[in-house]
This record gives sequence, structure tokens and C-alpha cells, in this order.
Amino acid sequence: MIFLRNDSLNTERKGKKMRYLRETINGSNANDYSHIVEIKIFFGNQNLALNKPVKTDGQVPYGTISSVNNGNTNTDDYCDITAPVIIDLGAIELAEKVIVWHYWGDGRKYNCKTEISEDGQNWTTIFDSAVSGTYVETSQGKTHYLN
Ligand SMILES: [Ca+2]
Repeated sequence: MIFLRNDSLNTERKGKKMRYLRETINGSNANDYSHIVEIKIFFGNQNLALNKPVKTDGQVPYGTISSVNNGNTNTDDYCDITAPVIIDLGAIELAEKVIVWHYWGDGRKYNCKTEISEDGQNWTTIFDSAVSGTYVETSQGKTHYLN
């Protein structure tokens, strides 16, 4: 392994190109509801997803869909969805990591899948609880690195 003495020499950053993020939730071990608190998409310290257009083909029985990417990670700032939500960055961007918060107030675990796409047609799965297993929701959210 090579360690560079000067970080400025390391100009090649990791990441993946993406325009869309799709989050699918199928209830939790607490109940059948699918709650999203926040999704952030980072390059460096910039949250590319903040207040970008977000849509769903389903219903939002509780809350407002804008809470998905309004920057507020408080667990009470959630919406309930009946179908996947899609965030549109508006252009293809390089992203280094995605952080997802579902309702985290009581340590529950959601059945969830996170995918990214450049064109909205071809999707790459970056996390699937059916494959990787579920995890306890916390205030820190769940980070998925795009390497
Ligand atoms: Ca929020």
C-alpha cells in the first residue's frame, strides 16, 4: 500500500456518476409502514441531493415528500411512502457516498433497497437489505460509499 505524503497529489477521487437515486422500502420489523427521514448524496462536503426534485408513483399517506431531502435528519421529519421515491439531481454528477435515514427513533430495522442511475432506465444497486441484511436505524443514518 502506498501512502501519499501530500493529499493534494491524490487527485483521483473515488465515486460513481449518477443522476437519480431510487429508494424502495417494504416496511420494518416494527410495522408495515415505509418511512423515510432523509437521503443525502455527497461529493466532498456538498449534499448534492438537498432540495432537489423528488417524486413517487405511489401515495404519501403521512408527511410530505419534500422531507426526503430537506436536510433535516430529525426522526420526526419523516414521510410514509407506498412506492419507491426517486431523487433527480438534474444532471449527471460524481458522488462519493449516500447516507440514508429511515425512522430511527426506536432502533427498528427496515427492508430497503437503494439504487442509483445515470439515465433513470438502468439502475445499480448500492444496498439491498435482502442481500446484505437489515440494520438498526440510528441518528447517524446508514452510509453507502460509492467506490
Ligand atoms: Ca428530512
